[in-house]
Amino acid sequence: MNITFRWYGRDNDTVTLDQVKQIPGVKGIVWALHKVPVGEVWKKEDILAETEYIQSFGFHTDVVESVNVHESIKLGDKDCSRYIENYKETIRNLAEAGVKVICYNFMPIFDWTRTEMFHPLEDGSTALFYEKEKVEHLDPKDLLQTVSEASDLTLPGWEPEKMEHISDLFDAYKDVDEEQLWRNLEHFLKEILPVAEANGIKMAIHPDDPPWSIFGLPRIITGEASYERLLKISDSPSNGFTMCTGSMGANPANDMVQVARKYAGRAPFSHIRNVKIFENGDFTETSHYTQDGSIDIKGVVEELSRQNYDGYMRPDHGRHIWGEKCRPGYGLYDRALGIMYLLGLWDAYRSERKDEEIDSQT
Ligand code: DNO
Repeated sequence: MNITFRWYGRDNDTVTLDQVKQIPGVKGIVWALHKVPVGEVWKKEDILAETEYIQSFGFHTDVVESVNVHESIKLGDKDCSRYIENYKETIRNLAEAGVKVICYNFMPIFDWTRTEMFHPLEDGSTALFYEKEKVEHLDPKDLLQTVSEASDLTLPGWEPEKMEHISDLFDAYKDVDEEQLWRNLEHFLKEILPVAEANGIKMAIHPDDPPWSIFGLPRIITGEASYERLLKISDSPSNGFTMCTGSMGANPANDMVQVARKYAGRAPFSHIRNVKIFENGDFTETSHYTQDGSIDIKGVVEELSRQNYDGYMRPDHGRHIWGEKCRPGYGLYDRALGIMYLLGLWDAYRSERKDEEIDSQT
């Protein structure tokens, strides 16, 4: 298990790498060039400026999250080929800088979606919150506004420039149903996977968050059936998943322990976090602690330890605790607590396993 920590860059994060250095067990930083507009090529010199800085703190830079996919590719429109070529160029440039895994998603228009960024929890902290009913009645423009205003820092996937084109984007998606989106994903993968494979990069698709359709837009990476279909598209070792317990697990029909059992071997990267799901379909993010939410985090880590999972793992969104002012979900403190919980579980399960091995040999 290779513990990593997501960080947004020198001038786009409240957390510093000196601070991350003090969290036990962190080997790498999950990074991205957040200033490059979606669809443009990531230039070699910009990549190196970032990786060399991060590496100067002793961290590896093996994982990028995310190289976002331009809407033209998801729509399969006339500019699609140009953006696919750009994506390939970015893959090659990242490989040259030693990157091993690229996380990406294929969600139309919106990335992760919440209705509140700082929802109060009983313990006095705040966390990201999703109110199902509200999303069903909300004008998507208001949601973009809320999310953009929630932080002084750029929130990836919620680029303000999207606001300007939102109506056009909705129009363009009128003709794209789930099947069409799958076809567009298939086309994208068939184009980029050979390049990724030739350059030693694993592509790791992130599940849709939440894993169901919102605002009438199709969403297709929602559960086990999506994973099966993805694997049928290509058996390239570069065709992988980002296993995200909090995203896929927000639908209680997805048993994340079973997902880990069946698919961890295809997930070079995993995001581990908990959510508490309410009967009406709302959910709130919680601490990583199993008992605080609806997802069996303990069971997931047990399963990963059983498989001796050697992928990259990061704690995911945390609560905002101890008065910390930070980008929504990405403070220092609760994610550090999350790491200690994951490491504790991992070590305990690993040593149990060693005992079993010793028992079976005697
Ligand atoms: C939210 C994240 C997502 C994720 C992308 C991956 O905090 O989990 O924004 O990075 O969907 O492409």
